Amino acid sequence: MPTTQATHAVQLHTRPRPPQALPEGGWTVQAVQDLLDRPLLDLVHEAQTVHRAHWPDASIELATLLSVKTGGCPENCGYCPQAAEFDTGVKAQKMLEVDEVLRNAQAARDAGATRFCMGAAWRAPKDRDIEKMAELIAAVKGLGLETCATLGMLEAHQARALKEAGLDYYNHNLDTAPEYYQDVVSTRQYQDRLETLENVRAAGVKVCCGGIVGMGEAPVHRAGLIAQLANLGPYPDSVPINSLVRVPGTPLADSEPIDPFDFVRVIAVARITMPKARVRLSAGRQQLGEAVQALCFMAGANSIFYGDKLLVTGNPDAQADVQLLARLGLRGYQATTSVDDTLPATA
Ligand code: SAM
Ligand code: DTB
Ligand code: SF4
Repeated sequence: MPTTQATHAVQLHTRPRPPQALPEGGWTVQAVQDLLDRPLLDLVHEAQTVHRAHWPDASIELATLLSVKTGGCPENCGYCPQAAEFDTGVKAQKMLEVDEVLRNAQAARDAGATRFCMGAAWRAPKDRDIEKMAELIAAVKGLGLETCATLGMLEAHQARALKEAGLDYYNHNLDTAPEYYQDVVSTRQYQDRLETLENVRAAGVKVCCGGIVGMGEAPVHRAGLIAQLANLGPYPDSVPINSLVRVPGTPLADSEPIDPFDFVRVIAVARITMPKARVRLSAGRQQLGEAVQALCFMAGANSIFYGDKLLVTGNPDAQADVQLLARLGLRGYQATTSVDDTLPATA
């Protein structure tokens, strides 16, 4: 018997729901999971609605990364090519000199970046490391760039010293849900991360905090990560969402890659639950492809890592990114001026 069209009809549209407000008592993991489980296009539509309400200029922030102290890290984060204990081919190096950092920062600014993030493969910096970082931060700030650093665990007095040097943002990721954390790293506790975030906030430095997906986590762990971030009081100023870069030699190198549509869902839910945060489409863009990146922008991502390298792994070519944004009719964000011609001349 021929089947009717109705029996095979796929439900494409569900009833629109009003954009989510912060539920009383914060976001439960279940509420975040319910969002993640929504039909993809409904979810992206809702995220785009929230995004437009909070980010009317629709700009994309261009943030450039530089590893100022590479490799030899004593921690055992299962995703990280810079952990000394994993055989990844990354050699421990000395900290970069001010001149070299300035050259990189100048080049990033000339290419259109507005934020410059310096990373160091430390568990926690020593006070003498903070002194050197203060020099780097002041020099980069002097170029008119927004400054960001990611140096591991910070004590309160160290966060204050970085603030005094001109640090705008400190990146310290929660990475995943508390329940999955010990499967990924065993040399520190989730609570250690939360304490550093408190020290950063108390020093008046803006918080950049996100996580990684595609590490073999269950969907509930993705919901748990987003709920943790959204419930930080207040939620982070910027939220990097990384898709695992699978580096041979790391314990997570053979993780099942995340379905790209599930990655888009995570971006959308970050946007809905943290409407005013800069949501950064971070590591892993090389594997995503341009069409999925476009969906991520639709879902509310409004920042990217910009430049040919992340810390030690690759990133899309800067010129290709400029062209992608231009093809999508998106523009880079000029933090220091209000003019609207914000991409490099080639865009
Ligand atoms: N050592 C400091 C720390 O861990 O806080 C700062 C540098 S660390 C490389 C900064 C962040 O990069 C990590 O928290 C993690 O979220 C991200 N990351 C590291 N390796 C990654 C990978 N292979 N793929 C995606 N993200 C990664
Ligand atoms: C973040 O969330 N992602 C960046 C930055 N913060 C420091 C790091 C990504 C690292 C990707 C692998 C690598 O190149 O080391
Ligand atoms: Fe070290 Fe940071 Fe890499 Fe962990 S993520 S091993 S703390 S550099």
